Amino acid sequence: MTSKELFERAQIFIPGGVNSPVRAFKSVGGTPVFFREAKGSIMIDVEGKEYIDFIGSWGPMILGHSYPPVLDALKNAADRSTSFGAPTELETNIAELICEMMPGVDKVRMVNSGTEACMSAIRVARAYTDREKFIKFEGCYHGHADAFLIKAGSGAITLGVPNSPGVTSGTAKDTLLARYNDLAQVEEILTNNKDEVAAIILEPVAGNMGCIPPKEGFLEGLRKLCDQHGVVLIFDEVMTGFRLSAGGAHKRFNIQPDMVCMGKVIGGGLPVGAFGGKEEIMNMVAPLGPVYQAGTLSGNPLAMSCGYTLLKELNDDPAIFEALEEKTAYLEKGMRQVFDKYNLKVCINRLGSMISFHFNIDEVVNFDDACAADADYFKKVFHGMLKRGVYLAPSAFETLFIARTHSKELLDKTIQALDETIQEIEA
Ligand code: KE4
Repeated sequence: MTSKELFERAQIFIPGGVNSPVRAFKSVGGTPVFFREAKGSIMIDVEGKEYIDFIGSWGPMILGHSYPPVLDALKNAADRSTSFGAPTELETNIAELICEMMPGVDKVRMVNSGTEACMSAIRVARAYTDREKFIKFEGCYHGHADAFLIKAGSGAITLGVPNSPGVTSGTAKDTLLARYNDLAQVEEILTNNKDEVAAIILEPVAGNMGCIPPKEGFLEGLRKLCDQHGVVLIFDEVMTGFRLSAGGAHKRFNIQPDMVCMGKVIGGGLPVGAFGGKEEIMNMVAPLGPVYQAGTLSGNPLAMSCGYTLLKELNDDPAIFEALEEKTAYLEKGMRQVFDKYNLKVCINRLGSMISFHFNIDEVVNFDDACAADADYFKKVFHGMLKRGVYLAPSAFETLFIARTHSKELLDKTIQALDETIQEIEA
C-alpha cells in the first residue's frame, strides 16, 4: 500500500490518522509519509523510497536509527520479560548514570513521557514551595498536560488562557506567560505575583518554535531571580538533555537548575521520561514524601536497557559531541551558502546539534519572531526537500536533529537538495 492509501485507512481508526498531531503534515500540507524501517540516518518509506532523516524520532536517535548496541540491549532485555511492575537493578543503574552525567540531578524518577516528566516536576515544585502559580514561556513546549496548554491572554501577555478546549480557566489562571529571552518581563511578573510563583519552567535552548538559543545572560538572570524570589528553576531538557552535552544544556551553560525534566535520548527510542533535581526537592516525591506520582510502566526494563546503553556511550565518548557540533556547523555553512546564492533573508539558529531556519526574517529570539517568519516559504522548502529524499521536520516550529550517522556525504546531498529546491522555488 502507498502512504496515501495507508493514511486514508489510518484516518478510519485513529483521530487524524496519527498518534501525535505534528506527524499529520497539517502545517505543511500534503500526505504524511508512512515509514517501514530506518537505519543510521536513512529512513525507508512503505514504497521503498529512502530519505535522509533530520527528525531522528524527535531527538532519541542521536547515534542513528537501529543502532546495533541499542538493539542488542533491547533483545537481551525482552528475553527476560517485557515488564515486571517491580523494582529492577536496571532502574538503579540508569538513575545512577543520569545523576553522574547531570550536575543538576541528585535523584531522579522515571516516567513514560516528557509530558509526565514536566507535569510531575511542576506538582513537586508547587508542593515544595507551597505556592500555586508558575511561569512558562510562549513557544516553549512541555507536553500536553493541561497546565501547559495555555496561550497568552488578550492584553497583558502574562494572563494565561486555555490554548485547547478541555483546559479549564481554573487551570489557566495559575499559568503565567512570559516572552522567551525577556528577563525584564519575568522580573515584572515575579514582582506582580509576589510569593505566589512556585516555579519557572523553560527549555534552556528552545526547540519547539524552531531552535532559539538563550540570549547572553538570560539563563543566569533566571537563576538569580529564582534565588531572590524562592522560585524553583526547572529546565525542561527533554530535547536538549544529553544532546547539547553529556550533561545537557545546563552542563554546557554551567547553570544549576533546581529540577530537570528529561526524555527522548534516555529511552533510546522507547517510551520514557524522567524528572530529577536537588535531593531536598526530590525527597518530596512518594513514597518517600507526600507528593503522589506513579506509573505502571515507569522504569520499564526495555526502555531502561536501551536508554542506559545510549547514555553510557554518550558519557564515555565526549568526542561524539564534538563530531555532532562539526556536522551541524558544516550543514549550517552549506545552507548559508545556498541562501546567500539566491539572496534569501534567512535566520539560521543553531546550538550544538539543534538547528532550524526561519525565512524572510533577520533574527528569531522569541515566539513572536518565529510566528512572523514566512511559513509559506518553509512549506515550499519542506516539500521540495521531501521530493528530493530529505525528511525535514514537517513544521517551521520544530528543530532539526543531527545524528552521528549524518555523514559528510549525506550532508552534502542535503545541501545539494536545498540548492535545487531553492532554485526551483525562485525560478
Ligand atoms: P512527550 O510527552 O511528547 O514525550 O514530550 C513532551 C515534550 C516536553 N518537553 C519538550 C522540550 C519537548 O520537545 C517535548 C516533545 N517534543 C515534541 C517535538 N517538538 C514531540 C513530537 C510530538 O509531539 O510528536
